[in-house]
Amino acid sequence: RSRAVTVGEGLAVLVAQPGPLEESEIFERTAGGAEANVATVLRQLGVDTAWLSRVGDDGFGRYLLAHLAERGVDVSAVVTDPGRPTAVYVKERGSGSGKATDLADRASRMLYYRTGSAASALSPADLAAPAAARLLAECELIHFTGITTALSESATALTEALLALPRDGRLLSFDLNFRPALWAGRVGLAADVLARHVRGCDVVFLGADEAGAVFGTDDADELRALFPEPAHLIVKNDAHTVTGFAGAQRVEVPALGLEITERIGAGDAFAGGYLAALLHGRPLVQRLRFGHLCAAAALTGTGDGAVLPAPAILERLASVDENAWA
Ligand code: KDG
Repeated sequence: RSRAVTVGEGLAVLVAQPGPLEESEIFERTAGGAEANVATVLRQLGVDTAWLSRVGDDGFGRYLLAHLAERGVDVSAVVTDPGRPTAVYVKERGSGSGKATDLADRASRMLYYRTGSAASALSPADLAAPAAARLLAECELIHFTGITTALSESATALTEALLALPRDGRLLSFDLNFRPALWAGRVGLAADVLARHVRGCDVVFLGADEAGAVFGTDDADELRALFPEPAHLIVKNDAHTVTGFAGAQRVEVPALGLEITERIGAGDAFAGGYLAALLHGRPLVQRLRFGHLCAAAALTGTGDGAVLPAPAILERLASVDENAWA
């Protein structure tokens, strides 16, 4: 029985060598896709997790299934569609040094090759298929992101159907993950659709910059005032301080000061850390620290996924004295 189910597109990631893409001769293949990334983090933290998706009947699809299965994620309900390809994205890497002064040059760019992909055909029918319906009925937490919502009209219908599922004590978790490129042609809809998803979920993660772009404010307290509905609202600001609101609590926890290798995937690792700690019954401050610790693992590698230290080590780091975190 899986305690958590994540729903969304997986992508084969081709990580270029640092510098202009036209000069990259070698690409490292890794796996990405926000909900797939969260699934592997949850699993490493001891949460039995399943991933619901669609992949193409091709080498990248088989690679994604193997990658997740090797990490212990249940992929038994993933549908293979022979008529559509698995999504791919190329990660073009800046050539900066990773030092704070040089960080802007270090940012990566994502080039998507995913129009018409297998997962863009996700639809409400995928939730009703027997294997998926059983996983969803039995789990304690469902996680998805605004990427899935943006993939296509049928995928929007799927995430709307997630909002409408009987909750039965189950938590619905949503990361805004605003990707303007995916809303092309429907950008006017994004704010309304995404706001409805924020209001309809129990746990919500907002990158402050993304929230600013969609909802017009990047201020944590203003966002809380705008969205009082989610029991958990987590706002991650540009200075990498995270403000967590849960019930009447409001806690700020700064990120660890690290030299960053590459940022993409850090938000997913954060979400996975927070959600695992939530399922393990940890208090808010520790949930936020787990999030930061998992994000740190993603920030120090070039892939989107995070390779975490053993859960017992994370547990100790998350529980250390307040001053060590200040
Ligand atoms: O959060 C990281 C994701 O953005 C990345 O893995 C790819 O899912 C992805 C997307 O659609 O951008």
